[in-house]
Amino acid sequence: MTEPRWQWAAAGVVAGGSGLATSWLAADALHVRASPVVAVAEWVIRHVPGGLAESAIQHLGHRDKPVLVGVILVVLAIVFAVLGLLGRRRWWPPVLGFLVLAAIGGFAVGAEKAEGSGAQIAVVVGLLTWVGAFGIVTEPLRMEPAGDRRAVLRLGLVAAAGVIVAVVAPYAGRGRRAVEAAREALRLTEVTPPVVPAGADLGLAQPWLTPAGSFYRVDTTISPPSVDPDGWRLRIHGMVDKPLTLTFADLLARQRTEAWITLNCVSNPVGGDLIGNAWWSGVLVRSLLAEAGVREGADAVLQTSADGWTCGTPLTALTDERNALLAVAMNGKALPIDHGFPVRTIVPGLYGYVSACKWVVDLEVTTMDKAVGYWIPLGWAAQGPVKLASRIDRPGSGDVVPAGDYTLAGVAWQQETGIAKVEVSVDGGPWVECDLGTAPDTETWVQWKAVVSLKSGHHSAQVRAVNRAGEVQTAVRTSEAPDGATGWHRVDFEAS
Ligand SMILES: Nc1nc2c(c(=O)[nH]1)N[C@H]1C(S)=C(S)[C@@H](COP(=O)(O)O)O[C@H]1N2
Ligand SMILES: [Mo]
Repeated sequence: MTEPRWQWAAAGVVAGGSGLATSWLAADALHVRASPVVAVAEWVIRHVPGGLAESAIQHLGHRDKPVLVGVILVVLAIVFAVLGLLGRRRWWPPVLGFLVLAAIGGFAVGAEKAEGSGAQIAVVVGLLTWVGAFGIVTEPLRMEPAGDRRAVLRLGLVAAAGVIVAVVAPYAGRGRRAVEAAREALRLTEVTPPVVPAGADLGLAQPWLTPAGSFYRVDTTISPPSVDPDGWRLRIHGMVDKPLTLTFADLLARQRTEAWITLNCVSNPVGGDLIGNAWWSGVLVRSLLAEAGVREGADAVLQTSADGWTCGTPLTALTDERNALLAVAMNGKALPIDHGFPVRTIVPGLYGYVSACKWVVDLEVTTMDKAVGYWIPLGWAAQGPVKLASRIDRPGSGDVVPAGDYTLAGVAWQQETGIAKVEVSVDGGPWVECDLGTAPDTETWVQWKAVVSLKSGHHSAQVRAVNRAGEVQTAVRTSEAPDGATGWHRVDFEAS
């Protein structure tokens, strides 16, 4: 008799995969945002220590989430295979293993804020599927003599069933697709399409208006919350005279404002691309706060999103003259789900991690010491005003450009303060003043360009900006944590 070892391993993987599929289906059907695997991945993201692994936070916490989920799935597949093999001699090790995995999943979904009992039900559904499916696919293997053919057939059938469940899962419940449909159907009045101000876009490098599709995305969630605008509520409470609860219709009924605002991330490295500029439409936060009546002594607002993310914003940034918005539209269209649909906050002059709450559902007026947002315990500063910065987009590092007259170009920004001047220096030579594009006000980035003469060979260029307060951008290189990188951006290139 051939020892069907691989079949036991395959049985573990097929049963395990089927359990993941049914738990995912159950999570979707029960309107749970974070299925167990997602919850485990998000738990990992939340527990990467700040000071210890800044770059890991930046990568895991900010960008490479599909990689993280992929790693978890690969680890799970290996564990499933081992559990299957262990089932060859005794029935209980795989069952115990599945129980332990379910406990981990149950713990992770329990640690999710804003997630109800549906998430735990999804874990139990997965566990029952694991044990049941493992029993079904290994039954022929346990028989004397081992029924090879029947075993392979059962493996195939259960695997196919698992795949079908996984394919159907996203259609269950009011998941992302349903909300995407609601978003498409939404007709927002008083939202005008973006018209780039004359002279703002110099047409040399990145567009002045960042299209929603190429706008950077930074958040801690793996599966963005699917918030139905009909069910959305915004609570404004805490140190106010009159707490408010607004529906989406209530919000849209308020006086509306539209503005160009550049948003950037505190973890953007020098020369990095975690920055974008868009035309936002919404309601001024200050008018809603005035309606609620902010009490004496308050100096902060703790914002909370539908997925339990938080940030603390200084009250002054929300109540002074700037366009701090509860935005419903980006570049003339309803917010994309990934950028906060149906409503997000945008505060010019502050990094996103202390201000730009996506899927916002709660504004608690409070004091700065109590408004401790998500990133603060992980080593980021409580206050996050945008630092003066500039970037060279043309040429890119490593580019080969024609020798002779060449136009360098890029952007500079310090929202709320504004840019007065940008200078470039080629090969460490004198600073040359650049031409600036126009800007509607101080809330956006500014494009710059400068014509330089290049001999063939290697070159470098550096850029620095001067703000409207007369400060020159510092050359001192600091890291992104705790409150934003500084230093001049430099590119190395060749002319021929
Ligand atoms: N709900 C939620 N809002 C959030 C975040 C998040 O993780 N969750 N990240 C913040 C950070 S760090 C930044 S820089 C901006 C990025 O907004 P974007 O993804 O629309 O570019 O969103 C902010 N709002
Ligand atoms: Mo950020």
